[in-house]
Parts: sequence; C-alpha cells; structure tokens
Amino acid sequence: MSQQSDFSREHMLALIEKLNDYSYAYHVKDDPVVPDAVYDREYRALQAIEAAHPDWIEVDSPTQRVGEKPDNGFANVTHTVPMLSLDNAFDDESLNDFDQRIKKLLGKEDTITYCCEPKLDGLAISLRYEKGSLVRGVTRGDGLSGEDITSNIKTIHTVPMKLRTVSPPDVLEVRGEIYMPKEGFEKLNRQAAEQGEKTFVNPRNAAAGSLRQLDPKITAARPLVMCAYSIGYVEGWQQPSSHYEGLLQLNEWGFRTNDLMQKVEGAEGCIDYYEMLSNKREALSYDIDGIVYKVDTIALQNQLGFIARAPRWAIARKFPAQEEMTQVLEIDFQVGRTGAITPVARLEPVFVGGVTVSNATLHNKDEIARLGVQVKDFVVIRRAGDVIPQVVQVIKDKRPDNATPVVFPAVCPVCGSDVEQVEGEAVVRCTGGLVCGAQLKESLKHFVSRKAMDIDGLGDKLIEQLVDQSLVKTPVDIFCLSEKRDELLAMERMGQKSVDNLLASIEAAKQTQFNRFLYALGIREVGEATARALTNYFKDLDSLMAADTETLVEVEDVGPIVAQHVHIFFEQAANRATIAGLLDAGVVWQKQKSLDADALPLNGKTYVVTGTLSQFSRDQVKDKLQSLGAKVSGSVSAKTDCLVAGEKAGSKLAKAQALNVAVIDEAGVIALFEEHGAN
Ligand code: D41
Repeated sequence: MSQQSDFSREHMLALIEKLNDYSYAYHVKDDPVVPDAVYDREYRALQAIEAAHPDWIEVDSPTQRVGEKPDNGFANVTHTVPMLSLDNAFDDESLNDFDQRIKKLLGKEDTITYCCEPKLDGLAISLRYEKGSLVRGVTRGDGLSGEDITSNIKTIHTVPMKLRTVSPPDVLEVRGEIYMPKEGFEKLNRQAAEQGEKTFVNPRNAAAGSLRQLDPKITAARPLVMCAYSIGYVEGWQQPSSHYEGLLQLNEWGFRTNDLMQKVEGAEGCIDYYEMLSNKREALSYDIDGIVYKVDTIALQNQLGFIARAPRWAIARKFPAQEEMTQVLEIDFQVGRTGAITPVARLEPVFVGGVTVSNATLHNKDEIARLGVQVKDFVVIRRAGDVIPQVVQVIKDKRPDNATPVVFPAVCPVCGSDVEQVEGEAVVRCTGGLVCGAQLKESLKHFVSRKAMDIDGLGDKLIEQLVDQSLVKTPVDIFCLSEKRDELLAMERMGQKSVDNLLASIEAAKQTQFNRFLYALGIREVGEATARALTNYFKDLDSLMAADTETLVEVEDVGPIVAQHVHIFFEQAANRATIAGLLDAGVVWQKQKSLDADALPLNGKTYVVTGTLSQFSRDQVKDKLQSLGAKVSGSVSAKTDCLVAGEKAGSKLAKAQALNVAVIDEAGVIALFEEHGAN
C-alpha cells in the first residue's frame, strides 16, 4: 500500500505518544503545554489514520478510552490483596493516642515521620497493570472483592492506559480515589436540571452514579478524576522504602497524586497539617472529608501490620460533617426586592459545617417539587463553608404521619397583593411593587448598599424601622430625612451623633456615579456589570431612559430579556417619578469622560485578574478595568487578551502561559491605569 510519510504507522505511534504527553501535562500535572485547539487537531489527525487503518489501533491510543458496553454487566473480582479500611480520629487527642500507640508497638522513642494526604471524598478503586498496560479496574466493594468497571475506568483521563516508563513492573496494583471536582459537579447538575433530569445530591454521589453506568459513553461525559494514594501490590520491582517516594514514582509513571500531600514529623506535625488544610478546605476545587495520616516508612508499616481490616499504621482524621439530618418544623414565605416569593424551611436547629443552622432556603416552587419536601419531613441539610445552608434531600422513609404538603400562598403574605407566575419561570412574585412593605425594605437595602449609593450608617434594622414607621416610602424619602431629625432621634439606638453621621453620609452619597445610580435602581437582571455596560454605552440618563429594546440589545451582554426589563422599568410612571425625585433632591454624577463606548481604551478586550495584589483588591482592579471598557472574566481561555497576575497566581497563570496569553503584574496594571487616567 502506498503511504504518505505522515500517514505511516511510525507517524501514528509518534502522534499517540505526543497526545498522551499533552494529556499527562494537562490532566496529571495541571500544566497544559498546548492550547486545547492543538490537542483537538492532532487528535482528529490520529482518528483519520485509525479510520484508514483499523488494524493499527493501539490499546493506549487516546481514541480507545471510550469502548462498548460490557456484555454481562460488571463481573465480581477478588482483590489480589484486600483493600483495607481506615480507622477514624475525630480530635487532636485521638491523633496523639495514635502516635503514642505506634511508638509503643515499635518500641521506639524516635519521632515518627508521617505522610499526610487530603482524604478525597470519592470512591476507592484498584487498578491492575501488567507489563505496564492497564488490564483491570475494580471498585473497592467490601474490601475483599469488588466490581470490574474497567470499561468505565478507561474513560478517565487521569488513569494512564500505559505506564510512562520503558521498564514497568511485571504487575502493579495502584489504589486511589475517583472523585468529581466541584466545578464539574455543578455543571453536570445544571445541565441535568435544565433537561428536567434528576440532579445529584453531592459530588461523591455523582461520582458513584457515573461509575455505575453500564454505558461507558455516559461515564466518559462525566468529569471524573482519579488520584493515586497507595501501591497495593507489585511484582518485579523494588518499591521505594518510603510511602511518599512511592507516590512520587506513581506520579512519574502517569498517575495524578495529590499536590497537597506532605511529610511531617510526629503528632505535632500532623496537627499543624490539620490546621493548614482546614483553612484551605473550602477553596479546594474538590471535596475532602478529612486527612489520612500514614507512617511513611514502609518497613515500619510492615512491622505494624493490621488488625481486622484496618492498617495499624494509618488513621483518618475527619473534618466536621457538612451534611446533617434534621426536621422541617415549618415553611415560611419571604418576599424579596423584586417581589419573588421564596419559601424558607424553619428547621429544628442542627450543628452542621461548624455552625448551628435553623433556616434553609427552598428557593422556589420547582425546588419544593424536585425535593418532594413536606412540612415535618426529615431532611439532609448541607452547609459547606460560607455557602448558605441547602436542603439537599428528603428522607422519605422517615416521613411522619402529621407531614403536610407545602401550600404556596395565593396572595402576597406581606401586603396581600395578587401573586403571579410568569410562564416558564419558577418564581412566584408579589405584584404589589413598592406598595409591598417587604419589597420596599429590600429595595431600599439594595439602594443604599456599598456598590450602589453607598450610604454608610443606614443598616438593615434602621431601614426596617423607617419603613414600619412610614418615614420612608420611596428611595427619595431617604434624601429628605434631614427634615425628620426629631423622628430619627426617637428611634432605637439613635443618638445626636449617629443622626448627624447618618445625615452627613446621606448628603455625601448624593455625589455618585452614573453606573452606581443605575445599579441602585434595582432593575431586574441589571447587576453591577450590566449597569456599567449600559452607562458606558449611553451618553446620559435621558438617552438611556428613552432607548427602545432594539437599541438596548446593542449593548454588550444585554440580551432581549434584560432589554425588556430595562425598557419596562423606565416606562413606569412611578419609576420615572422616583428618578425625577432623586435628581430634584440633589443626586448628581459627573458626566463620563468618554461618551462613546467604542472609544474606551480597553473596549473589546477581555481581562482576567488573579492572585494577591498589594495596592488594590481584585474587585477594585476589576472595576477600573471595566471603567476603561474591558470585559473581566473569571477564567483564562484562548479568548483572554491579558491576565493580571498578583502574588501566588497559581493555575490561571500557568494556563495563560501555556496559551501564550499576555501577562502583566501589579506594576503593569498600575502603569496601564495611569496611561488611561483611571486612578
Ligand atoms: O483520599 C482518600 N480517600 C484516601 C483513602 C487516601 N488518601 N489514602 C487512603 N489510604 C488507605 C490505606 C492506608 C489503607 C492505603 C485511603 C484509603 N486507604 C481508603 N479509602 C477507602 C477505604 C480506605
């Protein structure tokens, strides 16, 4: 057969090696070496060769990760060496006990070296390699035997199909955890929700569900990661004398290992590591439920052995649980700024994620239907970090006899106005507008907030009192409070000084900016960024107010729905009266320097800001870049024009460098601001 030189078998093998190198850099080292487009192009070239020569296909070709369904489901396989379980420690004391016990068993006074690893919240798995090639992947099961899920395992890019070495062990069994990173989990659930499918309760369940799929094509579409945590069994290779060294070797051979793993000395070192990781927990891109401490020296591990099914040389220190069960006592309805009526579950107080939780939002009618929650049901509450507590699951088996379905109110629970639900939307709204006390209070809180009119000293409690006493009925009334000194002085916790301060900050807030003013109005779907885009585009308030929806959609990032909200807002007589009142009361802003959005210096440019800066917060940099017309995005991609990288910039910097995106440091961005007069 005649062959072009770049269509030869040698060329194909080189292509496979190159693609596997790219994939290793991307998935295992978190350090991409080429843009995605290059990978895709070469992948397609490989596919073309393989289509022309099916008999050439290699087992470690990246095209071979997704195969056919196994014929008879998942077969049960006995582990060569049992997969042990882990004892738990819940406090520093039991960690000290663990360290003491080990020293006693070893008859040693020397400080023990431990390897500390984040305890990934996924599923344990064992992978068998023979002569360097993956032959089988088995779930942990009961520790003695598990299910053969090789076809699903192969779809995971962090699982090497072949070890990256010319002299692999005859047999190698690697143990590790398969998990789903938080971002991938959220995306998967968003897609499932959009398609009206069932969502997963947490990343762990999503990972488990994905591995249980009979069709590897489905598993392949799930963002799973495998991270190696121990060598289970080897033949024909001298293991290093330290667990840590062993994991480094696995990393060389193509496995992902956790970059936070660390060797420490003694119980003290273990406790310090716990402190360090507790502080990092929320910011990690994956869920962890604790730390695993392992005696690092393999000889000592062997000396210690195991009891029952757990090694004496390892222990898991658990973090406080982020999920707990409790009972829904009642369901109340809160009315928000835009009239959205939100059901809120009042809970039997429960300690979860480090705080006592007694309320959780149920979001809307659809969420109640999705969860199938009733009053008096037992539910699983999740609170992770600073995220507001969520009801993630109803425990239907525990439903008490007195449970009752949730009845959505037919009128607004605050003002009694009719409620409406726009077709295709999940939200039920009060139609009362500012007549509704709840909407008025929330609108005012938004109006005075830091990123809006920024009125210091006008807190939530005070706003509630002002509305309840009918001193403030519209935002305009805030600017007339100087005429109501006596009433203000009569309010709770308001002395001469606080009244003076409040009136002074109200006066100061009259000098504002066009974009802040627009944002403060609280038009639906008009957040900070949209307000900025609108005020960059329109010369002044009059032209914005006069704009029709066709003109509005010309503004960047303004779609037909936002345009509609803006247009309707300015059509309303009441809103026009409020705006006129505010201007009358003396609210002013400087005209924008540049009246033409196209003329802004960074127009059309996309920036990403990362790392720690010394002179500005990231928000301030973002603000200034936007005022110069730039778009500021959260992640680096081929579309990024420039990355502003502060100290400790991390993966975004690596990605920008790999993609040849321009990078500037703090001095660079300050110079940029100076050049365009944005300081
Ligand atoms: O990250 C984990 N979930 C993890 C689990 C880890 N980093 N190391 C582990 N080490 C072991 C031993 C000490 C037995 C090799 C483990 C587990 N076991 C484990 N996972 C599930 C059961 C046991």
